[in-house]
Amino acid sequence: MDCLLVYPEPTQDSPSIYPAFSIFYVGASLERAGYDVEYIDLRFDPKSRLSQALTKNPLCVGVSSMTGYQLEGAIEVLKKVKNHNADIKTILGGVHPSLLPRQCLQERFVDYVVVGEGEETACELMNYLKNHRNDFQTINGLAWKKNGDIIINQPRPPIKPDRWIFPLNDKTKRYFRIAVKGGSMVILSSRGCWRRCGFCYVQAFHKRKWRPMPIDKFEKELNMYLSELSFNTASLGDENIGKKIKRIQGLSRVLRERAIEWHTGISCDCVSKEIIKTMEWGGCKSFEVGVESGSPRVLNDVICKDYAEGVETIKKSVKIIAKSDISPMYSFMAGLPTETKAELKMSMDLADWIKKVDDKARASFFVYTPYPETPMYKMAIEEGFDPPKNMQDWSKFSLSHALNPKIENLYYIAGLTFRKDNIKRNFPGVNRLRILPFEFTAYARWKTRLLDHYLTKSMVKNIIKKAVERRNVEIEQIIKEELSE
Ligand code: B12
Ligand code: SF4
Repeated sequence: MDCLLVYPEPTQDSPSIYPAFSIFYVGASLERAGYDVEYIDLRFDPKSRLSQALTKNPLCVGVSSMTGYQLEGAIEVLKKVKNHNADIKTILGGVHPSLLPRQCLQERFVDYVVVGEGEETACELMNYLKNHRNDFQTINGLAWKKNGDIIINQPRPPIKPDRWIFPLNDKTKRYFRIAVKGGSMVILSSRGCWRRCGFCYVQAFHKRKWRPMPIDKFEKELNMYLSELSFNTASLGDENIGKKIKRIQGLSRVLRERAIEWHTGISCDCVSKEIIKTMEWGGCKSFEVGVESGSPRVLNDVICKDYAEGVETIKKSVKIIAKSDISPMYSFMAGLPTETKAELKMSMDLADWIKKVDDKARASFFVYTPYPETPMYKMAIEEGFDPPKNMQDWSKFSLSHALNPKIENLYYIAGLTFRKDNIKRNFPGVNRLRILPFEFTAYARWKTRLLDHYLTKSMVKNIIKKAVERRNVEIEQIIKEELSE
């Protein structure tokens, strides 16, 4: 075997059955170039499969990771590889190592970091490894070690959509089937985003280059998915689906013709009557709208949303969406650097206003978490955030690593107030009685804006955790069925 690609299991957080595109796209390119590739997704595969694969002593093992709990799983895999056979080369790729390549390479168990999109860099690296070349400085997008020094090569320009190889094949199919059966089929129609939101990795990673897949390629790929898998709902998992009406019309037509109901995300300034009508016609049933804040200062000077009319841009989009049948989920952020109590209250007021204008609206208040190399990261450090210094410490970094821990209360209070969809899903039928008292008290707190001293938070957390675990039994069954075939 030339390359074993591993997707690590996060140690905590979001149990997700999304297809592991991060390794599938890289693997598809390696396979196209003629290399022998195997895939392991440790969210589903037993650890024994990794041990078995290692007995084949692959030339290299590639591991993917984003920042946070997935990194802990990645470290475990990388250490296991080196303990098994120190000659196997380890390659770390994905969002986290792309942002902090130097720090990752300080670990003895990481030989190479692939910075940014991995398809072409991985193929070149594989070629060099196979041919015992060591002039790695010529591989753009690679970070590596030479006599103990860490070398970060020239960046690799973003890869054009015609070079993205379709990721579903005989080896990855079983993982896609898990996603389909669990109702989490995802399709990608673009990469990157042209915006510069201060909390987002996109600027550092994609250099604000948005690359849409031509509609005919999207249509061809969707046909290829549908010829192998049977699904009628999907998410368009793009960072940004675009705002040109022609493109939205193209995506909508392709999905409508195949009777697929879909979910996606949208920016307020991409909303127009024509766009929303087209998406509705195309079968879009719900989307997430990144509102982030109700404070004009935070929106403009901290997050850099670049909305021409600030909060008014948000309000205009809400009014348009309210007239459609699409179910919107308005996503807010709380605890942003320099945000005052009054500014947070503006966000809560805006959420109330949205609910008044559109009764079907849902809202979530996520806790701002400083991710490495994002524009707001420096501001967070100035506010006292002490960033982890190595991979191990980053691996303990939770998705709600609040600058002000009290802010986390709002996540639960708003969740119990505005996310009845989640409550119904997690507490079906009479189970609702378990959470109902907390819904009442959360609502009272929301109304009075009382966020401090949320004494029952740990109980709420526990009840929700147990409900999610109950629901996951179903998912575990799906995984078992698929993997036993
Ligand atoms: C789907 C998704 C999820 C899913 C899970 C995905 C899964 N399969 O398990 C869920 C919803 C659970 C999730 C959770 C979280 N996510 Co998330 N997620 C995404 C999302 C939307 C898509 C990922 C994807 O498939 N991309 C498509 C693939 C092709 O791109 P890619 O992963 O970058 O892979 C390319 C390169 O990175 C590289 N590469 C990747 N791996 C490897 C490995 C090797 C060996 C090589 C050579 C190359 C390589 O090559 C690939 C092809 O070019 C991204 C945003 C995005 N569009 O990327 C955010 C994103 C990755 N998530 C993010 C975050 C922060 C999280 C959370 C911490 C919480 C949160 N705020 O959402 C949790 C933590 C999960 C955990 N417990 O560890 C951040 C990561 C920031 C960071 N510094 O790491 C992103 C970038 C979103 C953002 N805009 O901030 N997430
Ligand atoms: S619109 Fe979304 S993907 Fe684009 S920069 Fe903002 S948060 Fe990131």
